[in-house]
This record gives sequence, structure tokens and C-alpha cells, in this order.
Amino acid sequence: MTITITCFDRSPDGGKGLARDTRVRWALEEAALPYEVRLLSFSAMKEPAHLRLHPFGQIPTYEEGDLALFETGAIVFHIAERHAGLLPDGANARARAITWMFAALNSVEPPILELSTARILEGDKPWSAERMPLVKDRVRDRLGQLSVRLGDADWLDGAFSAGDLMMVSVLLRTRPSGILDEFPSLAAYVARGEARPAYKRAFASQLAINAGTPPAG
Ligand SMILES: N[C@@H](CCC(=O)N[C@@H](CS)C(=O)NCC(=O)O)C(=O)O
Repeated sequence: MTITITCFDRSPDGGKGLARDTRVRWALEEAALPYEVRLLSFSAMKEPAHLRLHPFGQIPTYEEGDLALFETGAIVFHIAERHAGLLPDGANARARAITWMFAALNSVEPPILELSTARILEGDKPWSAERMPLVKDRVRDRLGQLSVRLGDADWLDGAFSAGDLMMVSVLLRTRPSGILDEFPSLAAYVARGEARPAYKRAFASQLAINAGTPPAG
């Protein structure tokens, strides 16, 4: 059955791979699943046709036969559950890998998104300069805790899993701020994710669409 995902026709990041379709592409590549891409403009994302797939008018979405999904956590989990390579076989190890997916999306991504919002949408507000250090420190707190847990391991819990895929994808968003490099073990962890052939294919396929798009912010 053909898998179709939706992506920006011009990603605001200019091809840095930070738009969330990259994590879905990565999961599909890890699972060796072919897929098609439907490109959407910002205005098309808010049209009824897309809102039927995604109630919040965002990308990415995932269609496979009569199944339509949104939310990258749900999409990557759906792929990981049905195909080898992204979740361990043992029940407890599997539950822990899923826990890391949730941790990436619920505990690590929120302060990182807050930093993006502060930079891109609130940077011109009179209180922005005063607030920014607080926002950055909240990101540093989380990354500090995560780097303690990672220690000198390659991945968060044994072999690479969907938990690492999601965590690396989330951490990549801290690179433009320079904060990732303040945590060398996390920077190396992210680099290990980026070195995976499946990630490289995912990155290249989004870059083929977005290269040359002027970065936003
Ligand atoms: N929680 C959602 C977030 C989706 C999201 O924020 N998508 C962004 C692109 S990375 C988007 O479509 N932004 C445009 C908009 O919200 O209008 C997920 O993980 O899928």
C-alpha cells in the first residue's frame, strides 16, 4: 500500500531538516519503506482538504490506504510498531524506548519550542531581551539532565530505537542557537544520529525540495 506524507513546499528553515517531516522520512528510511510526498503551501495547509487530515492545519501527515494520521509521535510509533528496526523485541525494552519517544516530545521539545517562539515571534518585543536568558536556561536545564542520563552511552537505552530517532530530531532544533554545542556528549549523540544512512537519505530528500528556500527568522 502506498504511503504518502505531506511536507512544506518551501520549508522556513531553508533545508536544514528541522521541519518535522524529516523525522517521519527518517523512520520510513530506517524501516526501508518507500513513500510519496505531497507538497503543501502554508495556505493550502489551512484549506478544508488538508484540515480533514490534520485538524490543526500542519505538516506532516501520513496516509496509507484508508488510514490517515497526524502528529509525528503517532506516525513514528505507527511505523515502528509494524516494521523491524525501530523498537526492541523485549516487552520492557520496548516500553522504555516508547518512554523516550514521549520524553522527547513532552519533556525536551517544549522548552526548545519556547526558545524558537521567543526568537522568531517575540524577538521584537520590548521585553524579549530580558526574557531570553530565562528561556535559554530552561533549555540548558533539560539538556543538562539528558546528558547526565546519556552518560557515555551511544544511545539512550541499548541499541538505537525510535526513542533515539525522536530525541535526536528534537535536539537538532537547538543547534542554531549554539546551545547543543554546550553539551558535547549530546552534540556527539546527535552526530551519531545524523551519521546513520537512513537519516542521510531522509535529510537529502527534504533538501532536494527545500535547498535555496530563504531561512525564516
Ligand atoms: N506536534 C506536531 C507539530 C506539527 C508542527 O508544528 N508542524 C509545523 C512544521 S514542523 C507546521 O506545520 N507549522 C505550520 C503551522 O503551524 O502553520 C507534530 O509533532 O506533528
